[in-house]
Amino acid sequence: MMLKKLSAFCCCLFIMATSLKAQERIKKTINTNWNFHKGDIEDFPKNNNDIINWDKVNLPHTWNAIDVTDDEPGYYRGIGWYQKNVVIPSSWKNKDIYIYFEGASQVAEVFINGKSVGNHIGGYNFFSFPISSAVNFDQANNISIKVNNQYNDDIPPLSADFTFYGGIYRDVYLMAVNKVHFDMDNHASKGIFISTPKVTKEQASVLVKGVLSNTNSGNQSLIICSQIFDANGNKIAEKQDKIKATGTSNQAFEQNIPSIKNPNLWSPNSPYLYRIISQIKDAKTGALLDEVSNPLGFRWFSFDADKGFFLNGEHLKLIGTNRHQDFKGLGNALPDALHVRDMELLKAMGGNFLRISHYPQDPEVLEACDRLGILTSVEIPIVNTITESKAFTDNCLTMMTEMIRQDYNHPSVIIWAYMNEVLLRPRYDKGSEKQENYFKAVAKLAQELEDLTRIEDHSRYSMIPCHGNFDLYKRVGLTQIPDIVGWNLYQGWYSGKSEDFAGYLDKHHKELPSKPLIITEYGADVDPHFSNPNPIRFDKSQEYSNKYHQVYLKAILQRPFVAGSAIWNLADFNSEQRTDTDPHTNNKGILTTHRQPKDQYYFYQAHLLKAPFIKIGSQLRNLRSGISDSETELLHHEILEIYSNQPQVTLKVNGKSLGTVKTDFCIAKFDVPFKDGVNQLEATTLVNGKEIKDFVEINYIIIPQKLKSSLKPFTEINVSLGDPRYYMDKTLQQVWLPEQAYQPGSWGYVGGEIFRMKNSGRQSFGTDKNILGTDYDAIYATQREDIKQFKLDVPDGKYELTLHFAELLSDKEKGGLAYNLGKDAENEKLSERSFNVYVNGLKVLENLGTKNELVPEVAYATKISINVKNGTGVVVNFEAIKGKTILNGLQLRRIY
Ligand code: GCB
Ligand code: CA
Repeated sequence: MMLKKLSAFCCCLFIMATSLKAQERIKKTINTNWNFHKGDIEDFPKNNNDIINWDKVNLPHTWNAIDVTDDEPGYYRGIGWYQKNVVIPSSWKNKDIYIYFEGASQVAEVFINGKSVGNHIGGYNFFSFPISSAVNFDQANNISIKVNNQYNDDIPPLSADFTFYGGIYRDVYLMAVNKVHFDMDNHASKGIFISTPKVTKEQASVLVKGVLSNTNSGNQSLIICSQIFDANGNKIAEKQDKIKATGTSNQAFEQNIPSIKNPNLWSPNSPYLYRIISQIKDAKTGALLDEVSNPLGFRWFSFDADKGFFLNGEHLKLIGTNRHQDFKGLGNALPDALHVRDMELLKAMGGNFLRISHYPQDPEVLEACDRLGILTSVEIPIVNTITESKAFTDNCLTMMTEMIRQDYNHPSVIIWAYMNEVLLRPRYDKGSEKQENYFKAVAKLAQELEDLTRIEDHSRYSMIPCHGNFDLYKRVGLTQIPDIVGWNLYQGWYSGKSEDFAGYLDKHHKELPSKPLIITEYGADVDPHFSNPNPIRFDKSQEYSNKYHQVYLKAILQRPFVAGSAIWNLADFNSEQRTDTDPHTNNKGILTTHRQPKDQYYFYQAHLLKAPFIKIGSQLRNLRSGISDSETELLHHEILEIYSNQPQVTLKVNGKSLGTVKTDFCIAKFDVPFKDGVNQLEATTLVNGKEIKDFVEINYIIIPQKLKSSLKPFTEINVSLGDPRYYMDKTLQQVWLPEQAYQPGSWGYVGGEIFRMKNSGRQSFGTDKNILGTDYDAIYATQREDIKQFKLDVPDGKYELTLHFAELLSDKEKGGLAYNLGKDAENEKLSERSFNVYVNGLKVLENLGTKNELVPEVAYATKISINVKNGTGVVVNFEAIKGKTILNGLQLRRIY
């Protein structure tokens, strides 16, 4: 009896639950089990035979994850096909069905059962298509998608310093909504637009605008309802309006919630989020027909050309980074968790600002920014150059419309931006009439985008991020058009000195006194494998970038008119065309591609975090090496930076205190005597009587200057010629030392000079070419020319000597930085080179040169066995036949 009652009750519950559920919209990913074919096919795939040899992939997916990291220049830019069968249940028969993409790069056409349901241009915005009329119920539907990332003159970006990965690299959904629903046909937006026309500490108003779609034929009395919930889930406001749906029509509606008392304001310190739920109900039955949820944050903000940025009436310096959707090995096809992780890392740095460049990103990014309290600028991907065509203009305008409508409801967004460094690669000859007309076309496009932005959203600011050619942007008129001018500045990297940066800012303030300014980019490459005690531009050392960021941050903080700044970049990212020590990578990230912190990350933490903070610098370089000059002990001194927001820092090395040092601009410097083997470093500072500390272990390989020293028997040495840097090889647990001149008893070169690539950004040493056939680009890219001898005064024994060479000159047209913001590198021409190499008097390499082994830009190494006897040590002699002798790297290892 009891049982019967219970089951009837359950059944009733079940019916209630299902009937209610059936009313709401369904949104589910269809990411798994796709068939993928790289290349084009004649017709869309019809049956299993057509896809028999296709790859099995899951979305997110890009076809360029691997080919952007190999030695072959370029990556696949073409067509790729995706196919999947999806059964659509007959319970969806009375619904409107959509396929929804968070993004596909860069043109996508969708076929359902062979019928094209839509085409979308642009790699970075969401898009969706109605597919009800194309699907069959209770049977497999063939979804085939043709994606194309070929270069297209009419689709931005045309060129840029990042990789234009192809594929369906974000989530794809099927959606089923009631025939009465919030607009689903407005550029994949939510169909609901939420703004807060008036916000003060005492009171806030909310305006909800939307469109009701009805694809039913009959008339229906409906209720549109907006409910606002606080963070605890309490409903704090509600607005209901009656609306009549008259057969298959769309109706715009507006709901005003004029007064929310004492709102919890949204800010980086307190990102208080409300939730606003919009519903459509049947007026008679009260049944829920559609429901959409949006975040709601109450904040007001303004930019002032003299005083900077204000949020909720208080001054706030915007400090943060830029960010690419990129992760080593994954290309741009990142799982959601990696998008969120990046935002958490930015927050943990103390950042309050993100320039989402150079294109709109995964929805997870803005959702995380709303949640974490990160203010954002979002932009469409016009980069470097434009095409003067109607199609290009139309695509830009559509992208802007899509972006604004799709991201409209995020409280974190404060700026809509467009045109990154659009005058970097102007078409046509300098000074020509054609070029002047081109500039006019750029300004015209900018004005059109600006006007559109104003119409779409007048509650946010607009911005154009420009490169450091002030006069040109001003002359072309681009500094006048947007609300804010962004500057991407690289003084001390691509040109001049870091100290020139401040002058540039002051020039802006003087010449454009009414334009608010944001430094939209600044940065310097760091490959954390390098160290250079005497850092120079382009050495990619941690030390150089440390100095650069200090100068920049000081100048930024000292100038109230600088509203904000964004470091280029949060993390290292793939830029296929880049060469240099870590080919295909832009190393300006303050995190590595695997999100390990470089020193800059700690430096900004020390400046931005309120909580007591202390971190020892250069932790990634936990294997180091150096020469010891002392005859009595093995010690190598190195300057160590410690980052802290406390007034002073104490350092203990191997249990012994090195004293207490005052921090200057959040940095304490110590001259640390490292011993051979593992060194334990402990940095501490007292905060209200309590110690906070950081601890690291650094393994040091100390080599006595005198190679026959009894302090430590000689085992091995690795030297990078023509190079002032130390280079850590974590895999082989080796450190390459910078070159030194020979002194008796020790080791080094005799004669010659450091190879420098003339007329390139890199004037100090080496080349930035990608050296093929090796992962040791760093070693092969530097070289000593005209070398006469290399000597090592090692004790007698059996040794293995490895000599490394690479011909750095070539006849190839292009060289130098793939993305040199300064002048393009002009290569020195290759002429014939030929030389002999003798080891301890034996001619081991004969006529080594361009006609023998040394193929331009390809690594060549040879390992030679030697018996050192009679105290001669190792003597390598170089004898030129044609051109100059060269040597790139040398390794000597004692066998016994
Ligand atoms: C820039 C560009 C950015 C580059 C960066 C660089 O100015 O806007 O896309 O990656 O410089 O590292 O050269
Ligand atoms: Ca996603």
